[in-house]
This record gives sequence, C-alpha cells and structure tokens, in this order.
Amino acid sequence: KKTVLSGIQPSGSLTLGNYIGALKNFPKLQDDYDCYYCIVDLHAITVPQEPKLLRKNTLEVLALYLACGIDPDKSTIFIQSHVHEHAELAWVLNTITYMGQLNRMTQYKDKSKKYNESINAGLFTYPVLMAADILLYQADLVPVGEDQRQHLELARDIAVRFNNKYSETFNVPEPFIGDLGSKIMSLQDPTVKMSKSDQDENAFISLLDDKDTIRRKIKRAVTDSENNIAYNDSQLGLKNLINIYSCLTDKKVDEIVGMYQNRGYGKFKEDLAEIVIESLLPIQKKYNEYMSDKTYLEDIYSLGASKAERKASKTLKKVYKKIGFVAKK
Ligand code: AQP
Repeated sequence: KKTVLSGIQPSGSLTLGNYIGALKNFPKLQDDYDCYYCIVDLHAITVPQEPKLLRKNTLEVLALYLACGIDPDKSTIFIQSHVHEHAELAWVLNTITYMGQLNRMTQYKDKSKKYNESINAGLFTYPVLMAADILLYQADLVPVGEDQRQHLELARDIAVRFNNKYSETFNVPEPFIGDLGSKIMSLQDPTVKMSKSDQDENAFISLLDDKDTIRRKIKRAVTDSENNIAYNDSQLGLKNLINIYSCLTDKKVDEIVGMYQNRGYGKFKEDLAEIVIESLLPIQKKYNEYMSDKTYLEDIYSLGASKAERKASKTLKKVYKKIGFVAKK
C-alpha cells in the first residue's frame, strides 16, 4: 500500500476552507492507502498561541478528524509533538535547505506581514518542518489545499537533494490537490484565502458555527452589484460562493449558474447557507459526542503516537547513519 500523510494546525477553529481543501479528502483515502493524519502543534507555535487555547484546539482538531470520518482502525491519527522525530529530522533538513528558497515562500511573506512585530525563526523554517513531517513517513501522496503547493515542491526538492547527496533515502512525495475546492476564499475579501486565524470572524465559516451564524455570514458575504449569477473573475466573491456550493453538492458549476439565472443573489445565498448547514450538522453532532469522551480521545492519540513513532524512528535512524552520526549503543 502507498502512504499518505497530511496535517492541520490547531491554530483556531477549523474553517470550511480547511474542510473542503483538505479534511474532506482524508477519509476517502484511508481504504486504499496507509494514512497518517497529524495535528501539527509544532507548526502552530510559529505564530503566537495562548497555551490553554492551543491545548483545547488540539483536542478539537482530533475530535473533528474523527467526526469527519477518519477511522482510527484504518488511519494513524497523532499529535505531531508526541513524535520527537519530527523536530529532529527538521533540524537535519534545515542544514541542507537554502535560505534563498525559504525567502521565496509566499506563506512566509504573507504571515510575516500579518504578524509584523513578532516574526520568529520558526516561521521562516516552517516549510522544512513540513518536509520532515512528510519524509519521515516516506509518504507518496500529500492531500493539501492549493496554498500548500509551494511547500510541497520544497519538500520534494529537499528529498531529492538529500538522496543525491547521501544516496537514496527518501521517497519523493506527490501533492494531491482537488481542483475547485483547493482554494476557498475569505467571505469578506475574495482575493485572500479563507483562514482560521483571520481577525474578522465574518471572513470564515467555522466547522462549529451554529445555523444562525452560518446564515448571517453567508448573507453578509461580499459579492458585487451586477446581481447576475455568473462564474467569472470579475465576480470573485460570487465565484467563491459557487465553488463552495459545488464542492458541497457535487453539482457542476454550469448547472448551478443555470439553476439561479434571473433569481438574484438572495435566493442563491439562502440555499447555500442551508447546504452548508446540512453538510456540517452531522459532523457537529459527532464532534460533540467525541468531545464528551476525553478518555477515548486520549486512547486514540496515544495509540497513534506509538504507531507513528515506529515508522518515524526507522527513517530517522537511517538518516543519522547516512550523515555520519555515531549510533547510540
Ligand atoms: N482557504 C482554503 N481553501 C482550501 N484549503 C485550505 N487549507 C487551508 N486554508 C484553505 C488547507 O487546509 C489544510 C490545513 O491547513 P493548516 O492549518 O495546516 O494551515 P494553513 O494553510 O495556514 O490554514 P489556515 O486556515 O490559513 O490557518 P492559519 O490561519 O493558522 O494560517 C492545508 O492542507 C491547507 O492547504
């Protein structure tokens, strides 16, 4: 079986963007691949986090993983900081990554603008840690949203460079990026992506938002004054809403545009809100069940960590040997 790895940062409430771009695809892969899904807390601390909230968010992401259908009997679910090999391999990979490459990462540029007074070195080397996450498990496939494509390219580059320098060690991973839903945009500014850490709560739909909040946010979503349902780049807000509609119903864009001809934005938004509510309701119900059973959650992440560690330690040992570290007796 081929291996899949992906992760999500516990840096806030997961959004509809995280769901459509990544999480929705996770359970679909678990029958055919050996899947590793982690909650990447080491990544989350590259921007300021409130410790209590980080702990809470980490368990929330775990419960959402389960609620979205990731089955712990089929997939390995774990918390990144529980497997120390991630930080260790990242250190080694830092030493073969060029500063210039990291300087070109658009996520770093965007985030440094956002958190301008508190940029740390971890934010700069974030993509190297991500490369370590992937390469430790010899992943073949990495399901991510479009925003992570550049980081994945870097991971491939690092793998190839290491292999060339020290002989074949890492599998070179491929991205798995859906088309339409791979980049869901902010509801308030359709030129930037929907992000869970957006200061403006109206910019995103959280997977845990209640019905009225979802209706309100979609009603307020920025569109345009054309008042004509069409799918094009001069109506970006609407285009984004049609993308969400299409991803959640599996209806084609043309079909949706046809259905709402001459009906104005009001009706379209009302229907979209109900579709989002219907899609999230079963997830929210299961989420609440999982969150009320902390012992079960502990069992899942403990088991996950030991399964993940088995594979990760094998890779790290190989790496240490190749670079010339003396093995511990
Ligand atoms: N807007 C989006 N549309 C489609 N996919 C998205 N993803 C994130 N935003 C969108 C995908 O979700 C996965 C997990 O993302 P992450 O939490 O690891 O990091 P991120 O990409 O930085 O996500 P956020 O929501 O923007 O978090 P913050 O605000 O903390 O930076 C990834 O596969 C990502 O592609």
